[in-house]
Amino acid sequence: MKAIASLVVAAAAVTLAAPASAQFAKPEDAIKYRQSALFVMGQHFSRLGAMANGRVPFDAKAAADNAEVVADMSKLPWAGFAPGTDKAAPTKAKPEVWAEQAKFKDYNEKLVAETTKLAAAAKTGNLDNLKVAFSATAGACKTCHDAFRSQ
Ligand code: ASC
Repeated sequence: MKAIASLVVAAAAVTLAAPASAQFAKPEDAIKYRQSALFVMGQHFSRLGAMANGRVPFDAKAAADNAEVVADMSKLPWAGFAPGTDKAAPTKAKPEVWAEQAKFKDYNEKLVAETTKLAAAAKTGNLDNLKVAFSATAGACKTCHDAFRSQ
């Protein structure tokens, strides 16, 4: 049973990772793709923020669902920062994204690590756990925005 569960998880991971290796038909598509994934992530992250900051009542099920979307979305945008996608459409991405690829990748990976913890924290059903993980994830967003996103 455990082996089957692992297989299902592995298959789901492959499915989610598939777009990351896909090629885009044109640079504008890559830009739209990364902006869309970041937008969806931001929408669900904001809903968690509303709970973490007490603006809306804590709802454990909603928190777990939102955190799962954030964790899934956080894996996607990076493939959209392909070479040649620095100015094919309006974008806030700074040239540093392409000039400092190792640092950018490191920040991407840190975000994914934090959102994985966020999803786990949300599943505990404990608001304090959510607050801690939300704050750490917001920090990962901000660190990358400060270095790689123009205002
Ligand atoms: C959000 C959101 C972001 C991050 C960032 C954290 O809710 O949309 O981009 O938090 O502002 O500093």
